[in-house]
Amino acid sequence: MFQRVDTRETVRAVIQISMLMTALLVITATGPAAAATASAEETIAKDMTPKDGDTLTRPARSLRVWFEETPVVDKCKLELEGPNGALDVTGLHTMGDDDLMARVSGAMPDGSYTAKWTFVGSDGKEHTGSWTFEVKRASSD
Ligand SMILES: [Cu+2]
Repeated sequence: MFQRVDTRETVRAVIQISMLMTALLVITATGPAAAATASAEETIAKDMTPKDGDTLTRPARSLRVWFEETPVVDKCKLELEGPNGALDVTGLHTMGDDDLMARVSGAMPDGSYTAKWTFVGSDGKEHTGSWTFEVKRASSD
């Protein structure tokens, strides 16, 4: 009798573990799919300065991104994250070339930087993307 209860408990445990693993598999499968959607959206960004993968020998004092559509500036955003955290990115505007541009201020030590853009066009749909660049002053060689 005890043995049967034990077996039932074991079966229940196995079922719970397999349900958990199924849930994990679903989460794992959803992750890359969601990432693929995000990177597909990134194709609306055509170019940027600093360029993706650039190594700069001095601080970047502005960010600029060109898009395939005209941005609705007050719904858009440019952000920059560096080795010491988020930097001040102010004065977001467009130069009228389906672009977004903003000033970067504050200390910009050597290291790796990730810039993020949030784009909203006339259809109201939000797109996001990011790119990275490096700051490495010549004197630090
Ligand atoms: Cu400008």
